[in-house]
Amino acid sequence: MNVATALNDAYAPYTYVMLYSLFENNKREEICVYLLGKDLSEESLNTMHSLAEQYSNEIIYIHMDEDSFDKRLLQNHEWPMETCFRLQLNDVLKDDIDQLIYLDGDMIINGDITELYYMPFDDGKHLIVTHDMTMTPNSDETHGYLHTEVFRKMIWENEYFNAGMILMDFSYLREKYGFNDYISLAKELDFQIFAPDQDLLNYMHQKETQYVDALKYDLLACNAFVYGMDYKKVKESASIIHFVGEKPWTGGSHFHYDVENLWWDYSLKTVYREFFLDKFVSEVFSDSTFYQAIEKAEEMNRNLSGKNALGRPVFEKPKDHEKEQFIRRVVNDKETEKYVSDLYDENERLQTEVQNSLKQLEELMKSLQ
Ligand SMILES: [Mn+2]
Repeated sequence: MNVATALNDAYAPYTYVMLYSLFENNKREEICVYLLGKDLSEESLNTMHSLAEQYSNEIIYIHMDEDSFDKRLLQNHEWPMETCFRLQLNDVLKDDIDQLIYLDGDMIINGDITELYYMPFDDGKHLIVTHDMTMTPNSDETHGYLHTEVFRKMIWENEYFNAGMILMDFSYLREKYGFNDYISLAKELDFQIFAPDQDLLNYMHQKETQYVDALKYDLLACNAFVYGMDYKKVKESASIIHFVGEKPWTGGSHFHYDVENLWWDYSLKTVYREFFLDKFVSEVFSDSTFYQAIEKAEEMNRNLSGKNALGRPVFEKPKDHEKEQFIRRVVNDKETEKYVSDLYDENERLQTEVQNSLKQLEELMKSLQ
């Protein structure tokens, strides 16, 4: 199995977790991983190599050339350059390989993915992908004007994919497309694109994509929550879970879902265990919203217990052995879950309202013609 992923050195621990979950759940496969990066340290690379060795797999580092990169691709948004490295895959991967799967580093490979990897391509199709269900046709404000113009139709028609998992008919794609083709396309679109690489890939390969079940092969963790899938359900049914947006390893003031436990299940078994625990806990404790919430709860409960979530006076940091337990509590917080669930209900209601108004407007326009 040939796998490619892009990363920078700061992202190495997270990519390591993704690879560990991939190796652990696909032991019958010989896996060759191509790492695309520009600043990977020797230490990170050695850590990756020793992981691969444990499973008799292989890691090949491809050092990307920063200068050949057209920085206009990144002019609109705060995307790291590494995001766009996958557009250069066809140019830098010289090995004679037929099939390649691209995987993001913010994923957990929760099961055997050989069924996906060896899936045949339909006639004329050369990329196997899943629908990006975070994209809604009404999100004009955030996605820029051209994204709205060009991609709304694709999103409406369910023809817009998430670029986190792409199974490629590589021998075909390598012959047909190069980085320059994507750059020409970006110029044609005046660089007015939202997710630089994802938009370009979608636009370029519109006719060549074949869709598979997103709930199984690129389940966006935030969507799992919206669809009412909890940790147990996700663990049973999804092969690839993708933590888009806010990350499970970030302790700051964002909503945590119990599905994030799946990431912790793997990450805590790696060499980065202590690093992840320390970072998460210190981020939670240096986040002022967390202090405010505790203060408020403290005030409300003063007469009852006056203790925080760990059962001791507020502001005292947890001891080492309590960190894991603490994280599980944070991601299982029911109150947050209810709050988010209400937000989604409200959002859904608003979206239906907008769609109904659009329909009415359309009918009105027709009657006026
Ligand atoms: Mn991602």
